[in-house]
Amino acid sequence: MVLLRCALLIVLIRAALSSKPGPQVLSTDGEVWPKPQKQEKFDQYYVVDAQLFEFQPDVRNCQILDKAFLRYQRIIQDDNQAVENHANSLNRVHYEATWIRDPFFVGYLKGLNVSLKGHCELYPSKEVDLLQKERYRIEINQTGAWLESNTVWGILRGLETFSQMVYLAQDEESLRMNLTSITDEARFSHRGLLIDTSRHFIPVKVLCTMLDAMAYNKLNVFHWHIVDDQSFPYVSKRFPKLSEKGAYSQNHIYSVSDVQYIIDYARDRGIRVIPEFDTPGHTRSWGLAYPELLTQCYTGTKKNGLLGPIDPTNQSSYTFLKELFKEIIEVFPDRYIHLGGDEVPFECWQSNPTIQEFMKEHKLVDYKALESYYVQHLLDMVTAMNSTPIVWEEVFNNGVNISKDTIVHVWYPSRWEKTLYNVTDAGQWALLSGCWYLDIVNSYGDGDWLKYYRCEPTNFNGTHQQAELILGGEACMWAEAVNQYNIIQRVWPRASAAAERLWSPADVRDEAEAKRRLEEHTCRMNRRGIHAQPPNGPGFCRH
Ligand code: CP6
Repeated sequence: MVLLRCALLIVLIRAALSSKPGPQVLSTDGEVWPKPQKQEKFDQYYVVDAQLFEFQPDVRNCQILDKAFLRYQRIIQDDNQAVENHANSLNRVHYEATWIRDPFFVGYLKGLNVSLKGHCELYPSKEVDLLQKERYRIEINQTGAWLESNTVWGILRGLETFSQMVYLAQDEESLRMNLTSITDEARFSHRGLLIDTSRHFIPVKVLCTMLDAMAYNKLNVFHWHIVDDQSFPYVSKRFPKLSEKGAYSQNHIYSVSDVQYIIDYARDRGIRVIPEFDTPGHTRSWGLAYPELLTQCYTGTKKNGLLGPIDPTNQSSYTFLKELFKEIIEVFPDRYIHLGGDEVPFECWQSNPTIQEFMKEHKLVDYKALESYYVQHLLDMVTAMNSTPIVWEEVFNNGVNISKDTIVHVWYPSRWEKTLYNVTDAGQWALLSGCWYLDIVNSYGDGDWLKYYRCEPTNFNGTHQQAELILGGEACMWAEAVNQYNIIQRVWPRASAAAERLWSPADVRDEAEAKRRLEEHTCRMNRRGIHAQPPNGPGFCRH
């Protein structure tokens, strides 16, 4: 009976999905994702001849830009391959004759003039992003094509936009680009993607693909949730035992040079790398090398052999952490570091008599207060090293005395509006992840990106001043159910929805239009080697 009903349901759903002929979502031509702040687009177009085309910068020896020109030259050349594959020299001449007669054809585009007004910086930072918002201008008119920005990071965003405006004409015989004028900048300065590399190890190569895709979506922060309960793949110079004992295996580690490679690779794409070393909970893997760091759990009056969170009563824990964080702050150039502080279980602390005694001695009334005692020490330690902490919302909720520049990361899915209100009401900077959990999969027949697209970070009934404290947000890919083989298609293009929400103006919310534009954007990512899943149900990519 149940089986029969299931079968009937499936038949009904299939009928609903296939009742119209050709129900695929149509794709746009040369539209940009995320949508620029201001864009004017005309019917006139250039034909882009990839052989002829070159970037013409007004600065020499800015390595980040020179590398970016090579990447985007390659992207345009690869797009051109579709034309080359289709055309033989005979019908090429035939088609050329048709567009040369077309009144909208303005000529062959020979290059893009690139003008950097400011310095050639080495690393992207929050400060640059805040002051300049990665602002750039693109002008494509009858006399040629221009891109200008005050910062290298703005130029990188502009190159991405420019490359997205190149499209394969419907006749599939030419690459085109319409006359266009764009003034663009980010709405939020912190647009991140969290990748958890502890629950499953994600190889460096896959992380680099992830960083490529982030650049294609103008995301600018890689939040590297590098270690957790399940494994410790980070190779520490000071404490190599951590990964020797704590990694899944010695094939599942990030060596010193791997980490540096990732940081440089991200930097070249205008992406900051913020590592998270989550404590005092989520640290089981730390205990494989250093069990004395963690709390001994008791059953009744006897140790039961289990280990809990970091032992906040043990002075040597703090000495260890000081040396570890000193190293981490030296390795990762970003001024910010994520200290975690989420989901600390209290049962083990509660069971341990030494901890009970310590709490009485220090007048700590409950376990929140004990956790706060620990976090307070950690925050002071890291601040003294000139790094600025980011913490998960529990740290704020538990009343830890945090400095005004500490960023509170709101993650709890069901109450993020309320928490954002409280955090910003207290005058703290905030980041939002609560509505952007990529690990929650729930859809039939499409890629469920609309739920991410509809999340508006300023929708929490706060004042204008409160909204100004929202730095941005991060889509989160916790890796319990993903590994190197499915993480790319799980993240893309679903994270693209959050990327547009964080870049584009708040009033960009035409879902039917976004649907067509994301269809094109996904095909574009596929063309560039990102195995993104289809966003909208039935359809196809023309390439
Ligand atoms: N791991 C760590 C996780 C989560 C968090 N921290 C998490 C909890 C609930 C959901 C998603 C992720 N897997 N270290 C919370 C920030 Cl729904």
